[in-house]
Amino acid sequence: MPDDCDLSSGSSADCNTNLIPDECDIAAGTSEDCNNNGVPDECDVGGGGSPDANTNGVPDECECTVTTYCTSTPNSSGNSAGCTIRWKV
Ligand SMILES: [Ca+2]
Ligand SMILES: [Ca+2]
Ligand SMILES: [Ca+2]
Repeated sequence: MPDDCDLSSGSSADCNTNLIPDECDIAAGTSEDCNNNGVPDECDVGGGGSPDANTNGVPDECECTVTTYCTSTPNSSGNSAGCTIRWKV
């Protein structure tokens, strides 16, 4: 077992508490890492690091299905009270 898969070294995170270092979860395909941040995506979502507005367990930044529709003119920050997020189907 490569050193980087040795949880006992204390150098590996295990955010999904399956006793397997998270980088090994990703390398083995146990966990997806669609946003390539080195954190299993279930932890991105579960830890609040990534939004999951459609609660499908996939960080929304990985999904190309979200579109913001505005019903009023966006303000200088690009958002307005009239914006809602809808999911393409
Ligand atoms: Ca793990
Ligand atoms: Ca990730
Ligand atoms: Ca999602």
